[in-house]
Amino acid sequence: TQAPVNVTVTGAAGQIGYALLFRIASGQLLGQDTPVKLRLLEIPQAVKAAEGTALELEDGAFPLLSGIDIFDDAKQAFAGVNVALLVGARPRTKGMERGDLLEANGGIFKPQGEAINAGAADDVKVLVVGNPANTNALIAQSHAPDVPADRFTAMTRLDHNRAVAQLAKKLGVAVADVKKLTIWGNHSATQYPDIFHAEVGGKNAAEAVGDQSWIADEFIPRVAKRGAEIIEARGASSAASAANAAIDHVYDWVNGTAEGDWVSMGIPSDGSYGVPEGLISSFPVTTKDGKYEIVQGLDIDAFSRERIDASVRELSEERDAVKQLGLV
Ligand code: NAX
Repeated sequence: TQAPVNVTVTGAAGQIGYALLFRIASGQLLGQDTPVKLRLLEIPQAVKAAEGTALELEDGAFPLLSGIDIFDDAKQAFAGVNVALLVGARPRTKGMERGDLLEANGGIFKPQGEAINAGAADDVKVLVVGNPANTNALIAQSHAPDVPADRFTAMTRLDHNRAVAQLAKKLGVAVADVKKLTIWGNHSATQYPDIFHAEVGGKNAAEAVGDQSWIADEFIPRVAKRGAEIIEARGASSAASAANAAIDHVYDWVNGTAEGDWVSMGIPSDGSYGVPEGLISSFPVTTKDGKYEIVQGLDIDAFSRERIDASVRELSEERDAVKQLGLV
């Protein structure tokens, strides 16, 4: 049988961590043939809570879970890591300016990037979930010069899945019938969920909807503001759905996308679709043999162009801000 894959999860004692770890242990992150070793990273005050979760993981008696180690030191937590899930981050608190938020997260993602650079396995794959996810990924990446830049990704899969579900609901079809939907840009309220290339039962989704005002006035804002809707309803931010999206992101990256479909991932731009090179922006991608490729040749009309540009502009501003802070 295969040697266990080292999976490091930061923020392991948080609410996403609680939903995520059991699914990793059950084999849903990498597949039912792949044993995993969990390496949990927390801040010292939360190590005890992470230990509690580890006790419960033990009680799951998961056949694929071959060990759990808990750390409060990034260098140790990322030693030998194959898959790094960077979930823990500094949330925006009341009265905090954007600069303060970026700086606080720089204090987390810079040392974690350095630790990945120092100790990760050659095949390491990194997914940043903690917000602001795209720019946090950029910070970590810029402190890991020995790791190929394309291994650093940010999560827009929750946005992708939300958009698929809303479109399926609108058209009264199964989610599995929705293909080729794209989230462009930043994981923020400026993101652009694009259904103009999406297909539903083989037909163009935008044509099937037939109502441009639904797309502009209901669908796009609903998806972009879904996080706030969840907080309003649940009294807490999305957790299980975020964990689910992290599982989907990594599973598809490792195991490949289905023929005739694609997914959305925040990845370093190669300049495609006019997105400045190096920005970590969401694109339509296909994956195969552990590598992803941007879907090329899509026609971008004026409606889409304007929205992609607005979100990419925000990413450029975030990059400028962290540059000024000396974080990248
Ligand atoms: P919680 O506050 O429940 O948990 C975060 C955990 O991270 C805490 O246990 C904290 O102790 C830990 N932590 C903080 N700094 C750390 C460090 N330096 N090293 C290791 N651990 C550290 O938040 P949760 O609801 O789990 O959300 C985690 C992050 O995901 C947040 O930044 C959140 O904004 C982000 N999200 C991103 C989403 C996406 O689609 N990209 C969607 C869901 C979620 O909002």
